[in-house]
Amino acid sequence: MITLLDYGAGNVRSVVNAIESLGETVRPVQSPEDILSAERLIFPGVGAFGSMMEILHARGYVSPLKAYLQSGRPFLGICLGMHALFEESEEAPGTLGLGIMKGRVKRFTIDLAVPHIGWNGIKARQASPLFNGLQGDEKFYFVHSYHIAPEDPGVILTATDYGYEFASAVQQGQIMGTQFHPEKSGDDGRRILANFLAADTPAVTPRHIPETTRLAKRIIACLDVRTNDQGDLVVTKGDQYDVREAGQVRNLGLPVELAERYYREGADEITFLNITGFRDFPLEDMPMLEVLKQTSRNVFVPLTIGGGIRNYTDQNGRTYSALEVAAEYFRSGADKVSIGSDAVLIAEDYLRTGHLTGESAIESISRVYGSQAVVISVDPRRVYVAAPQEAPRQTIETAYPGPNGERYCWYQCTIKGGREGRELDAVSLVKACETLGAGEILLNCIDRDGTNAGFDLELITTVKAAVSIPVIASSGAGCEAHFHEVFTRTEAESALAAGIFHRREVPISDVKAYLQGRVEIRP
Ligand code: 1PR
Repeated sequence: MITLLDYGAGNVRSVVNAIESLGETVRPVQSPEDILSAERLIFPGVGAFGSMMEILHARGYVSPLKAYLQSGRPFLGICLGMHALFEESEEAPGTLGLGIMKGRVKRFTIDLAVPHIGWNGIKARQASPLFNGLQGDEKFYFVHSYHIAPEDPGVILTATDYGYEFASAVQQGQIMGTQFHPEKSGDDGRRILANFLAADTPAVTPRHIPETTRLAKRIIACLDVRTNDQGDLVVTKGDQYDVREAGQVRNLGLPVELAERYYREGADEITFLNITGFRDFPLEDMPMLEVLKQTSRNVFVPLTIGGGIRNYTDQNGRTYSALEVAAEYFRSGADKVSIGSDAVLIAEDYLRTGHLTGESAIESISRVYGSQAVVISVDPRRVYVAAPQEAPRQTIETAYPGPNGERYCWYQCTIKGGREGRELDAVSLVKACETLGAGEILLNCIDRDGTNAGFDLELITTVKAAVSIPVIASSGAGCEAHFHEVFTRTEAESALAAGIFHRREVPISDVKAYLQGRVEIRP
């Protein structure tokens, strides 16, 4: 029996699912006594350091946790659950941690994109039971803006490089912690959990200890989901956002089955977009929540869900906040939420008033769940102009002229799945969203969507230069070489595709095989 410390801030479902998939049962902590009586405790911290410590205090968990940690029983802290072991964090100055290990938690000070999101390696610094069955060159899923800086190098279990070397796991007696998420790191991550769960695992040193580790470029499979005319929830795919063919919604398969297939084929992440979410309210769309619940039972890589994340008033006059909608998605198994239409409206307001209200979906969700949990899905469309001064916004000179030979274009933001164009341009949108607290940009391109013509490198380069958060290139992938092109000719951290995977034109494993040796990937 594993005791799980869930303080209600985020997606612990994925940890529960991963443990249950290993044949263990999980007992959630419901009172301070549950901590004191635990035999093996996992603490998957989610959210932000300040709110985590506040909740631990409010529930009377701090003293029992310290007593448990001093008792010599096994403990595994994941991400923020490991940060909690330290004295304090730059994320919440003035808030004390548990102080079981000396040192503090610092924000990354690097030129690379922050948060550090994706699959990176580990360099073992001591023997550990957690390493059983690992070669040492595996990659694990990280998602964080802060990292621990232990005072005693003797507690460091692994180190990882991102801009500089940081401690990515700790071990002191039976107390262990990982910055990466074993529950989201495929079979290798589940092996680490299995090692923690087994009582008598011997400590080993992995055979391979890399000199440096590298963050992999991520390949993401995207499933656009909606109800078809027969009332079934299906994966569909548009051609420049038009998902109907001969009047019918294209049906390319069942969401849960496809997601599981892509996981098995090596997808580094799966994204579900509830493409009619802008007009339907997701909390009334229970099948979508069910899709997430079922998928997260068997898919152990990060899951993002988008569609309909906004404030909403139902027919009975009850008002739901975007934060409540997101919370329901997180509880159902999502690791990140993606905001499309509402992000444009929020950014317009912010740019008009110049004020951060603290109330918008982007601000409220990132405050509670961390910026890494908030993705902005951008649906831009090219607007061509003959000269830069003809455009209301920042233009680029394009190598692909418009229908009348126009050599310039700007990228117009749209909402409601491309149905409504706004005055806002994509560069202004992403900058505003970064300021508001977004952690990642999912950069679609209506002109390229479903065309198999390759990613819009001009758009990606322009947006990437405007923000310091990671960018997912999306729309237009038609062959393996397009992924190589986007990773070598732009700085995008990941690339997303839909049509070629759904139509089985190019399996994810072929994309990975093509990139192997040319671009850093998770094999
Ligand atoms: O506006 O917050 O409710 O979110 C709705 C979400 O649904 C947005 O993220 C929006 O991008 C998405 N969406 C709305 N309508 C459509 C549509 O297709 N009619 N899908 C739609 C957007 C674009 C990509 C696609 C890539 C790759 N899909 O996600 O997967 O373009 O496709 P490809 O590889 O086949 O070229 P809100």
